[in-house]
Formats: sequence, structure tokens, C-alpha cells
Amino acid sequence: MKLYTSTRAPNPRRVDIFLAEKGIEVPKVEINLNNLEQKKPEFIERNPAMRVPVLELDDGTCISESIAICRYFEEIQPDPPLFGVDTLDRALVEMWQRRIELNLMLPVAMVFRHLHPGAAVLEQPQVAEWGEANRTRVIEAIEMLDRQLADRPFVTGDRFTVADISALVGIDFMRPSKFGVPENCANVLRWHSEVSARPSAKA
Ligand SMILES: N[C@@H](CCC(=O)N[C@@H](CS)C(=O)NCC(=O)O)C(=O)O
Repeated sequence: MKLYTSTRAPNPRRVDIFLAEKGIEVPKVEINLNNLEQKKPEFIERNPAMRVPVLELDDGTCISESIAICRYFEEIQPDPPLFGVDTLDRALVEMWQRRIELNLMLPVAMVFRHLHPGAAVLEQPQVAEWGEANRTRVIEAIEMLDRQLADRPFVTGDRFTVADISALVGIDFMRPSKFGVPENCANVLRWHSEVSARPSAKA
């Protein structure tokens, strides 16, 4: 088994945090995104979407999409459960994970890809207006999260789940675009300092 990954990129970090929580180690192959190694034919064979992370199994099967990779590890090692513990909990984790991915992570990525000079190699054309428009969406998503975190320690309740991982990675990826959690979102700020203190957050 091998994990094709890229240090400091947010989606690979989701898998790294997930694996750290499970205590699983997987050998890694570094893909240099700035050198566009993800667009080379041998990588496209592994992932036609030309993105990291990709998990290659020993029989050559490749799994891409961070959450699909995490689900694979959840099945082979259920403890600790990070996708919910029963029917209702699994549905709630799925709901929040998708909300966070679509409403927070994606707009944060749009801000970075369309405004950061370092992202020009990945995103052509860079449309500054689209990047700016997404800043508002990010803040709206954080406000949504703030309401959710008003009366529970983690995004879906008493347990740390994959929804917390996506939210943590999304929020931390605001940093290169030089914005962050608004000061009035006290619940998110409390949650963020707690989840950042987990050893897995160093991933
Ligand atoms: N939906 C994918 C997104 C993967 C993704 O966007 N990966 C970025 C790094 S965080 C990438 O490989 N970018 C390369 C590029 O844009 O060419 C997932 O969840 O894994």
C-alpha cells in the first residue's frame, strides 16, 4: 500500500489527520504539485482527476478522493470510529462532512487558487473577482459552524469525527490567504483551539 500525497496540501492533510487518529502508518510518495507531477501520464493512470491524495493498494487498485480513502481505512480498522457509531450518527456525520466540504473547504480553496500568486501554476485563469466573492462564502460557512458548535464540543456531538477533520483543515487553509475565523465566532474559536491541540493536528 502507498499513499501519493503532497506535504502541506489540505486534502492530503485530511487523510494524514485521519490516519494519525487511527494510529495507522502508510508509506508515502511525495508528488510535487508545483512541478505538475500530478499531470504526468503515470500519475493520471492512478487518478484521472490529476489530484492528490491517491491510495494505491498492493494489487494496484487506486482510490482517490480523501473521504473515500478515509472510508476505506474506517472499514479495515473501525476503532476509533470517525464516521459515526450508529445509523443516525453516521447520517449526521455525513451531513456535516458534506456541508463543510462544499460550503467551507471548496470556497477556501477558491480564495487561495484565484488570489494567491503561488497558485497561478495550478489555476489558469486566476479570476480575482471569483476569489474575492468566495471570501464571503467562507465566512458564512464559519457562521453556520458557529451556530452548530454553540451546544456541542465537536461538530456532530460528543465525538471527534471526520467532519471535525474537514472543518479543521478548511479553516487552517485560510491562513495562506491571510484571513481567519471572525472574532465574533467564539464557538468556532473555542473548538478550533481544542481540536488543534490533538496530536493528530500536527499532521
Ligand atoms: N476532492 C478531492 C480534491 C483533491 C484536491 O483538490 N487536491 C489538491 C491538493 S489539496 C490537488 O491535488 N491539486 C492539484 C492541482 O490542482 O493540480 C479530494 O477530496 O481528495
